[in-house]
Amino acid sequence: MAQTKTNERTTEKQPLLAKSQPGRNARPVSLIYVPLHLGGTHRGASMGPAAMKVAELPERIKSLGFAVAQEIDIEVPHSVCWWDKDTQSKCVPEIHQVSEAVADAVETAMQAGNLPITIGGDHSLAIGSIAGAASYYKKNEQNFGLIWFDAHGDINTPDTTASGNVHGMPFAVSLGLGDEKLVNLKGFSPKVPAKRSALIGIRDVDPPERDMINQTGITPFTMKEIDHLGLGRVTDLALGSVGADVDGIHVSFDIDVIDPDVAPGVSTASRGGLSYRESHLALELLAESDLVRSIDIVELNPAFDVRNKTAELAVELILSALGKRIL
Ligand SMILES: [Mn+2]
Repeated sequence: MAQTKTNERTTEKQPLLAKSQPGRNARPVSLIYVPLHLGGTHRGASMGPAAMKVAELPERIKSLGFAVAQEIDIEVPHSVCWWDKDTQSKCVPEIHQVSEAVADAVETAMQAGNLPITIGGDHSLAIGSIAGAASYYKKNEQNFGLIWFDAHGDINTPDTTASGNVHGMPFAVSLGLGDEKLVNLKGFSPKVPAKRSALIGIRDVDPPERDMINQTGITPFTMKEIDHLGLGRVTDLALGSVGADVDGIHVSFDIDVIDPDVAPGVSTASRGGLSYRESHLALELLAESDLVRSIDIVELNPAFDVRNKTAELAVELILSALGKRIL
């Protein structure tokens, strides 16, 4: 276990120079808690929303000057399907049920003019949140882009997966590839075109995923590009790659994109990730674009965390994504 000396505690909650300044287009926030663990092998992911509440997520959003319009707890079935090693993708009926509820909550929030933030829970919840956002844009005849932060590709299908874990598949599902029931959520597919999708921070990619990334036409930015160009430039390039004509952007942020030294509380840690400042910078720049309309923050696993510091970081990152600035 990691040491828990007192000097390892996270920074104080309100840095001296921080200001509450929601932008001109600031929307009230809808917090959608999804204690979903059925997409992975680590049950601790189900405690993610609770840890974010302990880290005072709603209070801190309000202290930034944003209204919290609603807080919704999505019900997740108590299932033991993750023990089933025989099916190619595990817990699909249960994840489908959760995805429908998440999609409805996200779409309803966007219709009301709110900004939905989906709090995980494992990354399979993005199947629902992206379906909900996509349905909103479709009904309004608008385009949106998808910017996905992850150490992994999350672009497996039942045909390529080695584990059967659906949290390794949500990007593929959103592009229209994979289990039919999940792909056809909300009655249409794909949810987002590959040309409007970017994947940032990857460093742990399965061989079939490499082919998928190259064949689908999404825009990938590996850790090599980030080291070479800097994350500021990469974020600008990602914004450009999803299109100058989008009406909004969905940000799907897997906390495992951050280096595990900074963010240990995740289910599938991978060395060589984003630094503390890089992770903030990316979200600060996306907030400045004024295009972020919906956010996932996923894969927090308090069972692997140290003094809740990864949850505290996740809360800070949400504030940056909402437009919290140093000056
Ligand atoms: Mn992921």
